[in-house]
Amino acid sequence: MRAPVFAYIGLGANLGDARATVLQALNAIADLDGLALTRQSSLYGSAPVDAGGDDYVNAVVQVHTRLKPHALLEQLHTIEDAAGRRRPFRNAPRTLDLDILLYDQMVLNDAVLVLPHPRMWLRAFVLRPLAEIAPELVSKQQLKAVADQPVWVL
Ligand code: PH2
Ligand code: MG
Ligand code: MG
Repeated sequence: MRAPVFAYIGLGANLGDARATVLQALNAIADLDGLALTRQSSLYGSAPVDAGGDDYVNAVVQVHTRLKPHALLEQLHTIEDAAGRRRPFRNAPRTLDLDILLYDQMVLNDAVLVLPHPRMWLRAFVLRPLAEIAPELVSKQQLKAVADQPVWVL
């Protein structure tokens, strides 16, 4: 049996009842086979970054999982689809976005998955909740670099 590793998942939503959708997604992630939800950040509100539409609800979770990264991504896409996710254009407002931010120490770049998430260090809506649940992973300097992006605890 494959040994479990820690991974971090970012959740985001800004279409429909975003807060309810993120809460449902947290439950759906916790219910996945081959995975335990080990840490969960507060819910955060955030202004859209490189995107339009309403303010977002964001959160980050730590999971301990035996799923390989592509299998985990497939499960996350299934949860996005169940929330009615559509992809009309890049960074379009979305009912639910689930991104793998970090998967163990893995560095990967293929057609469907890039690890670590290539834009995570530029985004306060990722770094603030990540720093809440895994302060050892985010430096003061990294938080300072995104301090101009409005993010608030809901
Ligand atoms: N996701 C994006 C683009 N911009 N902005 C905020 N505040 N929160 C997000 O989750 C987000 C975004 C692309 O995935
Ligand atoms: Mg995203
Ligand atoms: Mg995504």
